[in-house]
Amino acid sequence: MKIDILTLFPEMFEGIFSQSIIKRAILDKKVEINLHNFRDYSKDPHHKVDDTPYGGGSGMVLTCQPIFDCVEALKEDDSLVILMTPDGIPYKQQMAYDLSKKKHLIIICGHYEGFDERIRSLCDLEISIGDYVLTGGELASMVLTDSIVRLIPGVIETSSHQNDSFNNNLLDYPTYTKPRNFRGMEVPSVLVNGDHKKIEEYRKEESIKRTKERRPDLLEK
Ligand code: 6GU
Repeated sequence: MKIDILTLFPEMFEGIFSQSIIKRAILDKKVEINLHNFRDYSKDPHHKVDDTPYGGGSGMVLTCQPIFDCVEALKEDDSLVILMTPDGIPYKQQMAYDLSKKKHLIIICGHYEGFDERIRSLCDLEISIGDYVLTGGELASMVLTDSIVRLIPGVIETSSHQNDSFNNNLLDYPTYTKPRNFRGMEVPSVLVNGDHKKIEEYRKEESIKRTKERRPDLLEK
């Protein structure tokens, strides 16, 4: 998979993509991630990327030209163009699964007060990562990228995301490791008795119980 990210702040991504699982995935060539500063595509003599809004109002608005030119330079036949915006579709695990099967994603990070409405016409999909406002789409695009890359086959063991929270609309079951007793808190005995059928039943029950308590909205689906 190839992911091209359009941002005015490529340095913000350095830490995220040079550590842990994403770093490994890049080194193993499971994913190629490229950062593009769309300021480089600006035809303005001062490399301007924003301007004042028509009709008045506060703040600056990202202009069409640099983003259109940058996307058009990167686009291939099988590219999916995604716009990160708080008014996009709420992001869910199922979308991460669907996107992890694509060959090429182009992700546009908005910034400042907003972007020219006509930029939406470039995009196949608009995504929000939750009902709160970030200063820009950068963090949101990192969340998106991280959640997608971990699902690419071979990046992590399939068994470790088969039980992820939100699969089948259930939260994850509780897990424990050594020691069996920590400050009086005991590991449930079913987990140390070696009866795998019982363990499976216990985990399923706990998963349902936890979802009922914490996220009853998921069970209604
Ligand atoms: Cl995608 N962008 C911004 N700026 N804020 C957000 C968001 C995206 N998703 C939630 N809040």
